[in-house]
Amino acid sequence: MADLKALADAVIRGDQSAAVEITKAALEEGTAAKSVLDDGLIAGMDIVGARFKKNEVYIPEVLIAARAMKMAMEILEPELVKAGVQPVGKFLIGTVQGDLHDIGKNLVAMMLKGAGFEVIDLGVDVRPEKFVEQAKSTGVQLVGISALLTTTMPGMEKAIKALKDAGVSAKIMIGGAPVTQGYADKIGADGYAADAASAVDIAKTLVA
Ligand code: B1M
Repeated sequence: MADLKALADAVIRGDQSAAVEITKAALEEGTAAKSVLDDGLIAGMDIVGARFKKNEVYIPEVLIAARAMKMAMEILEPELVKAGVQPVGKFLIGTVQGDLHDIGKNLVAMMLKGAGFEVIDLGVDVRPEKFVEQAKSTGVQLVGISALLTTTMPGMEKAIKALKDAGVSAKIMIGGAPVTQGYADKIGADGYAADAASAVDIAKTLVA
């Protein structure tokens, strides 16, 4: 019987080789891919996210855990596809036009993947038109925009306007150090998160 608690623990510790080995063993034993994902990998990342929120662990631990999860996901993904398992939601993310900061955005993307979202990452310095074009062609339910500079924050408003003008129905979430809930409300975003763990919580409520 596969030990999915040990798999969750391997993710929490950021132990890549244990995460990969337990994932392989669980699949060889015939454990359902969805169960390996939900009860092993996502269960582990959920705990990492909760600890991060409480400042019990910091960015390096989250990155190491996310890397272990990523390695195990490479083994698991083909099995999930075969089993027809759908992601929790599709999330398009990028850093706003003119802004090259991507460490926080990458962390948000990793935590979303850890929570079972399919993430399409457009990188940095993303023009409003690119958000629109990609939101339309991928049919995502959520668009996330990150900004780290007060000077690039107005670009978020432009991107939101462009998405709405183009009739994109995806919910829009924003974040980044200078961003606040008040600013999100002002520019018509559907959600705001102060950190990567909260971003996952908000994304789940927006797709629910
Ligand atoms: Co820049 N930089 N930087 N920088 N940089 C800041 C942001 C700054 C506060 C430094 C300072 O002056 N004290 C300042 C901004 C001031 C302001 O506007 N208020 C600043 C500046 C001025 C600049 C330049 C203009 C400097 C210059 O060239 N004169 C320049 C701008 C370049 C550009 O973007 N066009 C610049 C350049 C750079 C580097 C390229 C050198 C580098 C970026 C490397 C990279 O990202 N690949 C850099 C860095 C590293 C920083 C600091 C030191 C760290 C930012 C970071 O990664 N934090 C930063 C000062 C600081 O914060 N101490 C600074 C860690 C990261 C995990 O946190 O990104 O906040 P953060 O993400 C969090 C949350 O905000 C949230 O979740 C994350 C995880 O919990 N979050 C979201 C983020 N995005 C989200 C999206 C969501 C939800 C939550 O939904 C979609």
